[in-house]
Amino acid sequence: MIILHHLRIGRSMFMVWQLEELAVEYELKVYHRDPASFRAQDDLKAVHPLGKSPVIEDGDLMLSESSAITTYLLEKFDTEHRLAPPRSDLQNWARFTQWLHYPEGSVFTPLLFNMLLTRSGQPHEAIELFSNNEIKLHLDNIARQLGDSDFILGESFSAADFGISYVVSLAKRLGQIDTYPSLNEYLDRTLSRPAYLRAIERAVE
Ligand SMILES: N[C@@H](CCC(=O)N[C@@H](CS)C(=O)NCC(=O)O)C(=O)O
Repeated sequence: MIILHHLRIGRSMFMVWQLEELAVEYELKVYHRDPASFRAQDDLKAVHPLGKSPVIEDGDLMLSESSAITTYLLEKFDTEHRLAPPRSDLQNWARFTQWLHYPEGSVFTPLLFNMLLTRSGQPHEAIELFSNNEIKLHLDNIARQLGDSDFILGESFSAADFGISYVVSLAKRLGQIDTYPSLNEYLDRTLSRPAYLRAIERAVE
C-alpha cells in the first residue's frame, strides 16, 4: 500500500487529493510544522534526508518531488488514462508534461519570494521587483492558457490541474489573483471536486 508522508499546510494536500482522484488505497502519516519557524520538524527528517513533503513509500521505493510522484502514480494507477494522455499520443503527452512541471519549476519561486518578503516585513526593492514581475508573467500565462476552458488542458480535468491549483491557491492566499476572475473561478471549480473534499476531510484533523 502507498504511504504518504503528509506535512500539514502545504503542497502535500494536493497529493492527498491526487490519491483520492485515483481511488487508491493509501496510508496517511501526518506531520506538523514547527509553530515558530513553520518548517518541518525532526520526525519528517527521519523519513527522508530533505525533511520535506510530499514523500511517498511504495514497498522499497521512497519518492520525493511532487511531479515525480505524480508521474509514478499515473504510470501505476491511471492505466485507463483518465488523468493524463498516453505517451503514445506524444504531442499531447508533451504538453501535459510541460504543465505538470511548470508549477514547481517556474511559478512557485516568485510566490515564495513574495511570501518571505511579507513575513519578514523587510522591504527589498530588487527582489520585490523581480517577484512582482514574475508573478504577473506566470498568472497571465495561466489565465491565457485557461481562456474559457474549465481546466488547464481544456475541458477535461487532468493531473496537471493538481499543481496549477496549488500555485494558484497560493497566489490567492498572497492576495495576487483579485484581478483574475478566471483564476478564481478555476479554483472554485477544481477545489470543489468531490475527491478534493474527501482529501480535506481525511487530511485535516
Ligand atoms: N520541490 C518539492 C518541494 C517540497 C517542499 O518544499 N515541501 C514543503 C511543504 S509545502 C516542505 O516540506 N517544507 C518544510 C521544510 O522545508 O521545512 C516538491 O515538488 O515536492
